[in-house]
Amino acid sequence: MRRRLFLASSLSALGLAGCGQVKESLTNGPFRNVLLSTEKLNHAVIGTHGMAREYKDSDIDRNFRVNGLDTPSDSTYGALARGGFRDYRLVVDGQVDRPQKLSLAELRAAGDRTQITRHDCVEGWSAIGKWRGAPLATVLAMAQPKATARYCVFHCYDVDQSGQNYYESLDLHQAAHPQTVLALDLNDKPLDLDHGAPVRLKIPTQLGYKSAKWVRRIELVADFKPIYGGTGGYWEDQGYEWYAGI
Ligand SMILES: Nc1nc2c(c(=O)[nH]1)N[C@H]1C(S)=C(S)[C@@H](COP(=O)(O)O)O[C@H]1N2
Ligand SMILES: [Mo]
Repeated sequence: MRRRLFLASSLSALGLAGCGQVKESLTNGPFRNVLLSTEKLNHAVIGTHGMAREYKDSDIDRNFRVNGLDTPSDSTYGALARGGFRDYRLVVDGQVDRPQKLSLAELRAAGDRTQITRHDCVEGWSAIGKWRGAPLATVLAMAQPKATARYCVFHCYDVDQSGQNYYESLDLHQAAHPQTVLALDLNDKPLDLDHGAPVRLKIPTQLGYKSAKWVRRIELVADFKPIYGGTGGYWEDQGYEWYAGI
């Protein structure tokens, strides 16, 4: 992680702060190769089985930074938000035996895990927050994934300026990690609009861009190549690594 932060801060020292600007440097130029080779090294050393450190209440950063694309401005999301998300349903579909449409009450009833963990953004900032929600594994199990399902793809409400949707994906092994949660609360309050209300992924074992905000649908697939740019995520389609283990 120190190496990643070092890289991220050298990018910002060059005036490249911000995911959007890092994006330019990743898609063109030599930084892309440097970052990708460093990430490969980190995977080999750290692996996928560890637990992210959990912190104490007194470690929580009360002002958790907001980052990424703008809070969704489309009419569907706006109407849901104005209704206090009473009509929100999380769709879980694709290669499953029992497709689901889950209300927030059903998600709260599905499971309850609270964890105080550190969020690490590739730009070089971190924040400790208390996340509460249902383990992703429990929610996926409700839909009974078929044997052919290998990944879950998170479809989000937000779009960038060119109309690209934010999305992310995990394999089912990463999805089953006990700290991978569909978060409903941050610091003892329902998620606010900017932090991904009403439901976001929180996966503290990987870099911040994996923790998709404003999730509307989880699609189980055998392969993510047919989806958007084919690399498994919005930032991955711009050159970031799909596996972002810390
Ligand atoms: N839907 C969506 N999820 C997203 C993003 C985004 O732009 N859209 N940005 C990612 C990045 S780069 C980070 S660091 C975190 C920021 O989460 P926060 O705003 O709660 O701090 O959300 C991640 N999830
Ligand atoms: Mo980020």
